[in-house]
Amino acid sequence: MSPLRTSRSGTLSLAAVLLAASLSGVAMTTAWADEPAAAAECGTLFDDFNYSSSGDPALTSHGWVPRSYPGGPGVPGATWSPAQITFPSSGIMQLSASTDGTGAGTRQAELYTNQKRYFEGTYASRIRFSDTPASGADGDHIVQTFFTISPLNGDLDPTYSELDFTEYLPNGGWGEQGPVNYQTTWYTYRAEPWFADNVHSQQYQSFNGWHDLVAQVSGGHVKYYIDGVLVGDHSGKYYPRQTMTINFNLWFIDTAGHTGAMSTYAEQVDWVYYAKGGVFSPAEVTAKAAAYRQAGTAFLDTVDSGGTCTGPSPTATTSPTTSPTGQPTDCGNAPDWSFGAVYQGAALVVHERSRAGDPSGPPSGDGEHLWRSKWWSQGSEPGWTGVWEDLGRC
Ligand SMILES: [Ca+2]
Repeated sequence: MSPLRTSRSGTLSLAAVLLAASLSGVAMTTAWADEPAAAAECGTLFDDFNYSSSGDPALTSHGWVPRSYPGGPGVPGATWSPAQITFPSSGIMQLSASTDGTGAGTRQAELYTNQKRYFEGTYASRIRFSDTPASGADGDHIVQTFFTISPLNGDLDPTYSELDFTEYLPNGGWGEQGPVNYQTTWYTYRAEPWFADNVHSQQYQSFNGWHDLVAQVSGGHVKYYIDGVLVGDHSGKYYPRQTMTINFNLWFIDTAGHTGAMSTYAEQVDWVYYAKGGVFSPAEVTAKAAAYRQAGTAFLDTVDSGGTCTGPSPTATTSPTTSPTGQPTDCGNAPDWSFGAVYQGAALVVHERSRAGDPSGPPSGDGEHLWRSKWWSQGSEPGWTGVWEDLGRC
């Protein structure tokens, strides 16, 4: 979520329920003998979402929980119901959310894994975002998501881990007009009073339609891709520190954008994929998903029985010590980077990146560099996120 978000009420209860769910989760491992060879080398989850309904026993036996408990995030008083999760066509999972502008008249949807066992590796999903409602007036502050999350063990828990692969706001919210899409990597937070410690990337554009989302979590970096394009590289202290669940949800930030009677929105998911410990490119992930489908493998879970993937480590983001010309960069009159300042694209700043991705912590020793922002940002430290281009040492 955006650091601009000012409320995440109810996440504590969500975390508590997730923990309870994970502790009571039924260990379940299923492997197919004819799985593609490339996937046999490591622990893998693949689900093509071939189910009949949220009440399909196979959905539960495959480790998914359709949310039914109340609470945040979203509109206070809203209902979370398994009935909001449907399979409108073969192999497509659909989350539906609707609102009439009241809490009691708001329904939200979430599907999550009953096991908290996902950590390093490659995550992917093919998701259909919708800019407009399926029915009713447009304009609601709907959030279309795919993420992993751990319980928060008390305020500012330093082991808290959350990776928001996507939080798509077609109609804006959190002070933005939209459409805007966020990737957010969390160190920790406190619910009351609200304090968020995270780093995010964002894209100010429409993502209406189907998109392939991939995230690589390895070697201290979380790299987020959309349709094969790297859109975020988060590292330092924000790198996850514990296992998490995999979640999809669809909810309303508030009802401020609502007009008319009932409006209903949908998010569709074609498949989800996870490879334990390995780094696979977006193209490799797409090929693996296609291979599973061609082989008729609608579901595969070897996460607990498979080994750790063997794959190349991601290339660490390193800062050049000089400009491309080999000469020190002229940092001119560029101002020092400031954590709280808002930067537009092409802004120039001077900053020595921190040692561990904590701007208030010790410096890296790399010296001051000149950085140029690629797009709008706030609180994204140069040297630790994809926002800033390194123009060399001053
Ligand atoms: Ca599918």
